[in-house]
Amino acid sequence: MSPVDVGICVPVLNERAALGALFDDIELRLGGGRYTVCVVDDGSTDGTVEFVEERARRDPRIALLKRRKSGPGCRRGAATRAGVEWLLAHTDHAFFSDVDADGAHRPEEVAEGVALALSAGADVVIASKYVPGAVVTGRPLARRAGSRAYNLMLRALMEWRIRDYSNSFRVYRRAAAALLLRYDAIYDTPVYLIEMVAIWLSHGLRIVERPTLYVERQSGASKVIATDFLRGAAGAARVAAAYRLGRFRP
Ligand SMILES: Nc1nc2c(ncn2[C@@H]2O[C@H](COP(=O)(O)OP(=O)(O)OP(=O)(O)O)[C@@H](O)[C@H]2O)c(=O)[nH]1
Ligand SMILES: [Mg+2]
Repeated sequence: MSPVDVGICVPVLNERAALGALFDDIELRLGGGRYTVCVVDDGSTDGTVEFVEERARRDPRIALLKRRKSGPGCRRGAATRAGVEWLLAHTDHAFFSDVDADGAHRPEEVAEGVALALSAGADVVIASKYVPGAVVTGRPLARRAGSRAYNLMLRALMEWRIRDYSNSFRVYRRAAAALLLRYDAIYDTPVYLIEMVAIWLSHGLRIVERPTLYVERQSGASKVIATDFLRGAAGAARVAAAYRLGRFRP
């Protein structure tokens, strides 16, 4: 596999317990190539900021973007967009990826995604929970069922061939990252992940999916609260309608 050249955006909120292992794993799996990790924090209070600052002092491949989150619940959409903006402005990486801090996304799949993008000529590679060969471990049944239903709804409303709209774990080319910034975000919540796909689809980008091994978090607490799920469904329907109406077209 050729060495990677990737900017990795890691949104974090109180992930001190998991971050050390993630940084070590990124170094182990991607250290043979070029990478920058942009950690985007929205006001952690568990020592995450101090921990990342200390790692960043020792490792120039790690950067910390400190922000304040705009409201309750999961605001990882805004964090991801800010990380992409920072990576575009401060690095020249050919590929971008979004990796959660909680251990759900394995860094070796970043390298595998880049390799697939290159061999398949794809612009976007989705680490998919819903293609043959994918494995999801440790996720409560209700979460799995909810995610399945959410993605079925999105497939019906947007494009049937895309199977996983909601996993943030993707690898995409620099041009696909730059495209995101041409549109104001409608949502700063996880619904922004759907907006990303809507933008890419609207511009005819080549999107492929590969099976992921999704490992539910082993430490720390989920940042997703009940209202995120309720608002998520309505938000996704709104983004799908905007997609159909051509809001994201060139
Ligand atoms: N900067 C920032 N990061 C966030 C915010 N909410 C969640 N995150 C991070 O986004 C990533 C995904 O959040 P999770 O709580 O794991 O949400 P999830 O993976 O959709 O759901 P779970 O299945 O419960 O893990 C983690 O790295 C979080 O720390 C936020 O408001 N701001
Ligand atoms: Mg998670």
